[in-house]
Amino acid sequence: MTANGTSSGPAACLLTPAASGGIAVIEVRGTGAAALVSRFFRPRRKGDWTADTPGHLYYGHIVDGGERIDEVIVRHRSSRMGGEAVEVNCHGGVVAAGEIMRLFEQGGAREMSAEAFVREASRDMGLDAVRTEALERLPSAQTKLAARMLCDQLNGALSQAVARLAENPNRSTVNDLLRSAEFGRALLEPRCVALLGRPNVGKSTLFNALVGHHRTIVSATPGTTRDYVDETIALGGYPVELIDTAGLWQTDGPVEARGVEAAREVGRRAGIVVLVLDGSRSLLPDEVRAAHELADRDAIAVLNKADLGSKADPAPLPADLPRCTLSASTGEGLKELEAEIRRLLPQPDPYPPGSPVVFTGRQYSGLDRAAKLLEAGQTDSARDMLLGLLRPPSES
Ligand SMILES: Nc1nc2c(ncn2[C@@H]2O[C@H](COP(=O)(O)OP(=O)(O)OP(=O)(O)O)[C@@H](O)[C@H]2O)c(=O)[nH]1
Ligand SMILES: [Mg+2]
Repeated sequence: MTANGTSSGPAACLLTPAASGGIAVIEVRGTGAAALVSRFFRPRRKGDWTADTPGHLYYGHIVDGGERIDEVIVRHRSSRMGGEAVEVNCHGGVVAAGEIMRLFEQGGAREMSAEAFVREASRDMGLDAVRTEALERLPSAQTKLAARMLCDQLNGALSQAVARLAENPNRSTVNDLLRSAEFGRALLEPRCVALLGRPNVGKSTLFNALVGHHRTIVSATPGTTRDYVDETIALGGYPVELIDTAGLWQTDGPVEARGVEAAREVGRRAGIVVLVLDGSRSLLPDEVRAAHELADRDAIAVLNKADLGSKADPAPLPADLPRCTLSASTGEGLKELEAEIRRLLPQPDPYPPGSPVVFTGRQYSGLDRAAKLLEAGQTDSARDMLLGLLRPPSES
């Protein structure tokens, strides 16, 4: 293996999604990267661009024989560990980038997945295992707070805390770090919130109001939603997977029955259930029963259609089931529902910027193991466990 992880010449990776967009970026890395690209790249400026100072940008074309494939900007650089890398910025979309990738592979480059690329980049940058985990998760962060937390960990917040702890292993600091895991997990794994209720009570209208834009079909015909629809939204910085389901207790036909079964399944799996009721009419026995079945669950009852007047008597609902009266159509009372959901999410908020946060199962179990070793008085083993948490993946 060379410093940039290649044992068999350069590798090419499409760094941007294979989808329509303004530009696409391909990186070719490893020994021989510039030589490979120069077989297909014709810079407008004369001279040997590969011999020039790394970091310079070159405008030109990628050609296949005599045929121009795309207009590109190429950056030749050497990586921090001395490896070679060439970045090719071409037009976005699947065709141009796909053609250039095909040419580079024909020229002898291995195709590298984005995940493998991140691993190599992290090795190149000399990142420890914890910082590598942050780098791997950043592209899929779903809220601003999650991205901010991961950036802090990429910059070393948790790594430094673990390294300091290894110098002076103590239970109180390990426990502080372990406590941060609930926050880290809630930022990276969306809590699932299912909207359940009879047909026509306004589940889809409420879903749309929460999502903030029109997403599902709302109609006065009961049974409009026949499957379920989900969307991830941010509540107080936490990602929440909101699920709109088919109305319960409808028996019209096989499609509806499947929808009802899917809704029940979603209800069983959901972390939080929002039972939507039509507050403009009396509650039905099924609805009251469903509310009682939610004991011991994180759940909220919503009395919807408040704009039509509140005619439902909430007395038969369980007293300890949080409830909100709102109008999904007008948006009145929506903030109170969001606050109720927010109360069921972890509390450390606001997040002090730069704080160490445990955000993977690997980190949690390593720290948990270190805590147990410290409890058993095995300080040296606890120290080894902590240092092991930081060891770069390639050395593990
Ligand atoms: N006045 C009023 N009408 C509402 C409100 N919420 C929903 N509606 C109406 O109630 C009807 C049913 O709304 P949907 O959101 O489709 O109800 P649903 O629970 O998703 O129905 P299914 O998908 O059939 O189970 C539509 O005509 C909505 O416009 C509300 O807060 N006030
Ligand atoms: Mg619906």
